[in-house]
This record gives sequence, structure tokens and C-alpha cells, in this order.
Amino acid sequence: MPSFQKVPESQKDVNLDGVKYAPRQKRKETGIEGSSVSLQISDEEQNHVQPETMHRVQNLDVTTAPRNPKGPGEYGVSVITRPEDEAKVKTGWKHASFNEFVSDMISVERAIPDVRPEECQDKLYSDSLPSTSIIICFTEESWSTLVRSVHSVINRSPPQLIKEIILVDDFSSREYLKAPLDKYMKRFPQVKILRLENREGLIRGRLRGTEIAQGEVLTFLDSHIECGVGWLEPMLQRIKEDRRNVVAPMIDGIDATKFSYAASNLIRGGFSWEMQFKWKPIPDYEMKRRKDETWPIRSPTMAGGLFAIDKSYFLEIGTYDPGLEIWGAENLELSFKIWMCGGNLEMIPCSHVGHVFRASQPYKFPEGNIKTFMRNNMRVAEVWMDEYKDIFYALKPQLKGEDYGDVTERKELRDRLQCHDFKWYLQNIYPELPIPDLKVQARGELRNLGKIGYCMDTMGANAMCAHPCHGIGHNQMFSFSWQQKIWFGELCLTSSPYQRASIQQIFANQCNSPRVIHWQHTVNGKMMDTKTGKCLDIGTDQKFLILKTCENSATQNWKWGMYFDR
Ligand code: UD2
Ligand code: MN
Repeated sequence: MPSFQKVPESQKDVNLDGVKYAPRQKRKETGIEGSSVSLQISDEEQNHVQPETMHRVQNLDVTTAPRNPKGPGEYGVSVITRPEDEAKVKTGWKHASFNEFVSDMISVERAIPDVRPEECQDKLYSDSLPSTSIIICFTEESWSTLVRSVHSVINRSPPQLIKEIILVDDFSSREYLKAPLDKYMKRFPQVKILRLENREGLIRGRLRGTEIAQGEVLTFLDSHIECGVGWLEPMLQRIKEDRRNVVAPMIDGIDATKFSYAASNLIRGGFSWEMQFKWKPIPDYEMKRRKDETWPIRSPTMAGGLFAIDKSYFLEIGTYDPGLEIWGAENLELSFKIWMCGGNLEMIPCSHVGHVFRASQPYKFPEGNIKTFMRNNMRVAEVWMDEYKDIFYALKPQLKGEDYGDVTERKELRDRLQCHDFKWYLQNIYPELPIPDLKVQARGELRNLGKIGYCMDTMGANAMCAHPCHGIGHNQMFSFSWQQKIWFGELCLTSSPYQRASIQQIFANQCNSPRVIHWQHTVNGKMMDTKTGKCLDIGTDQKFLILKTCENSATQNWKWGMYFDR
């Protein structure tokens, strides 16, 4: 393993953000360990310069040359199973909600591709980065994914930066996660296992890990991840530069079926008014602010599972709301709080960690997942979103009057920290999120009075249809604002893009589109497009909704779920 090379002060560039770069240099193969590459600086250069305190990421990836390079899944390639293993594959899926059979086939020290932008190799990091406690909270995790997560941290992090790895076992019942896990982890003196005596959920689980953590920085990870080469230093560097920088790696995808590894797109975190976390494209203003591919990406929210934060700063801003149960919304809570209370949340393109994204969870939610998630969302909305919480409730009318517990302490925390309000956050941090018109004249389902029992429905696509009314919101949940738009989530109803089309279908599209329809609900119950004077009707196919010349037909008469005064 080549040791890192000192880079002379005279060769460094400093950019305005205080991030330092080494100029590009000719690289030479060292011939050590096959694929390792290190920088060569001539003796002459080294003689007349002071030793520096910055260095490039060390090539610490001891798995780049795996023992069995042809082994399944090495270098992140897909693993295809044989038809005769179908039954085992099925059992594994049931157990893990991902292809556990395939995960078990793959080495716990497999190589994964280095997907960082090339410029990352020239970045310099301080020799005195803060140390970190890695906190991995898990419940009923599969053996191979959990163990692979730990190996990847150890194999791809400078040992002096890892104060400890705390595995928080959130009351798992599976036997292999007890004594066998203890025994396996004995080989790693830095690994501590904290067993919770009750099921606490990932939020309080992480908090319990925090209580015993000794590192200056806390790095939280999920229990089915694989850290990429050089993943840690760029995050710790940003925290060293400012303890209010809270940083997340780029989260690459580990396919739940084939365990193939795919680099994440250049995206950042947002959310919808239903309080769902969303990956979003990076807007132009943020791309322009960044000087090169390595620059941090400011992100309105984090996905939640993988991030690093200065421990004292985490405590200062009141950690997580301990009233959040099991799973969900803690990522929005922390994101809002970081931005609104003076911090900075960013994703680091030079830091890559893979995560197994899966469609469902292998563990139980004692209170049911919808109820738990909604209650958590309500707590966050109540504390952080000011009057904008009305938009969330408007989209989730079934939550009216539901219990979300006591949030007094969280509100006091917000006052004490003298945080900005949510309006400031929306305007300054997430200006591209469309804000639905708060004042609505009607809301809920839009019932057709000609075809009885039918409502307007998006059918999960973007062309509006008539579909039997089901009364549970979702794709039949619309708001009709005093600004005359019909909103569906973040979208608004628009006319068809084909101007001359004989049939004018109705779509859900961007609210700033020139095709957004301004509606008038006439006294006789029609929904009329104020521009063309045409009326909302059911097409002759009895399915798609269209704009048609207004006439005396009951299928042109509509009734909203609820009406409101101005
Ligand atoms: C995402 C986050 C996850 C968390 C969640 C919202 C990523 C990659 N993942 O969901 O970290 O922020 O959104 O809350 O950003 N766990 C427990 N006890 C529980 C439930 C879960 O210890 O009661 C563990 C679980 O074993 C896993 C971690 O918490 O290691 C996150 O759970 P997940 O992987 O099911 O969540 P995910 O990735 O869908
Ligand atoms: Mn996860």
C-alpha cells in the first residue's frame, strides 16, 4: 500500500470556498498491489518545500484486487441466479425484501467500481480531519448485507479517522444477529454492539448510539450499504471547514434483485407537499454556483440514512425529535432544522456510498406503517412548517384531528434556536418547489352528476379519467383554488399540448405551464375553461375527460367534495 505523498504548498490552488486542489500531475503506476496509483513528486521538488498538512485520498481500497476476481458480484456486476434456485431466491426475498440469496453469494469484501468524478483524485484533504463514530442502526437485517456494510467501512476508511463503529441492534429477534454476530465482530476491536432492550425504531436507535459515541463527528449509515473508495475524507473535510456543514454522500444504487452497483445520477433531495422525500434534478442556479464536478451540492433535504454531522452541532440543534417512531420523517425534520437554524446541508460528489433500495421493509411496524409515518409527518409539519402545514393537511384530509402527541418541547427548541421561518426556507433554499394556492374554493373529489358514482381520477398517469369514486383521496384528490387552478399534488390541470387536436384532453402538468387552465365553476355546476369557454365533460370513450362545447348535458355537471368561502 503506497503511503500518501506530501503536496508542496506552492502547487496548491485555493478556491473561494476554501476547498483546496492540487494541480493535475502526471501519474505513474507504482506497480504496488496491481491497480494502485499514486502521485510521484521528484526529490528536487520535495527538498525545498515544507511538508504540507494536506493530502489526497489514500488508496485504501484493499478490495480492488479481490481474492476471487471472478466471484459473483465482484466489481459490482449483476448476479444472475439459476432457474433451479428459484425456491431459495423466493425464501430470501421474503426474509429480506431484497434478493438475500444473491447477497449471500457475494463476498462480504467484494470490489465495487470507483464512480467518483475524475477530479476527485486531485483534491486535497487535511491531515488532521476530525475522527468519527460510525453509527449503524439495524433491525432484522440480513447477515451478508450487514457484515458487508461493516467490512466496506473498515476497508475503505483511514483507520485513524474511525473512532469506533457502533452497531445498534434495534431489538432484532433473529438468532444469527445475537451471539454469532458478537463472535464475528470480535475481529474488529473498533466495533461495538449496542443492544436495545425494546424496539425503539431507527430514530431513537440512532440517538442511543449518539449517547455513547466518542468521535467528534457522527456518521450514520444504513445496514445494507457499501462505502466507496475515498468516501469518508471529503465529508469530514467539509465538517472541519465548518461544523455547521452537514454532509451526505452521493447514494449509489445496489439493485435489490441482482446486487449490481450503479452510480447515482447528479440529483439532490427535495420533498412533495405530501411530505414524501423526492430526488430532484439540480437546478441551474445551483449548477452555476459550483465551480467543478467536485463541489458540494446544496440540497434542500437529505434522504436520511447516510450522512455525517459534527456531534456537538447535532446536540446543539436538538438532535432528532425523540417522539418520532420507527421510521420516517426524521430526514425532513433534520433537513428543515439544519437550513432554518443556520446550518448548511450538502451532498458531496467525491463521496459515494451504495445502498440497497427496496420497495418494502422486512421488519414490522408495531402500529402499522401508514399510521406511524403519518404521525411522524404531522409532528414535523406542526413544528416546522408554519402556515404551510395547511397544504400538507389539505392533501391528507384524513389526518384532521388525528393524534400526533405533544410537540411543545420541539416548538420551544425552535424558538430557542431562533430559526428562520418556513417561508424563508421555501424562498431561499427550495425556490423551485411550487406552492399550491393556499386559499381554495373547493377540494376533494370531483363527482360527475351525469355518470353517477364516477369521479375525476388521474389513474396514476397524467391524463384525467372518469373512474368510480372511492372516497379515499389519492388519485381523486384535487383542490380548486381561488386563483382558478385545479391542483393535483404539485401539478395543475392543463389542456392538451396539441393545439389542433379535435379532442381536448385534460392533463396534470407543471403549474407554470402556459397550458394551465383557469376554471370557473358556473352556477349550474359546470367546470368551464375561462379562455376557450369550453366545459369539462367525459369523452365518448366513457373514460378520458375532455373540454367540449358547453351544452345542457348532465355529464358536464360536477360537484366538489367540499366548498369553502373566500
Ligand atoms: C430511508 C433512509 C433511512 C431513513 C428512512 C426514513 C436512505 C438510504 N435510507 O429509508 O435511513 O432515513 O428513509 O426514516 O436514505 N431500522 C431500525 N429500526 C426500525 C426500522 C429501521 O433499526 O424500526 C434500520 C434498518 O435496519 C435500516 C435503517 O434503519 O438499517 C433504515 O431503514 P430502511 O433501510 O428500511 O429505510 P430506507 O432505506 O427505506
Ligand atoms: Mn435502507
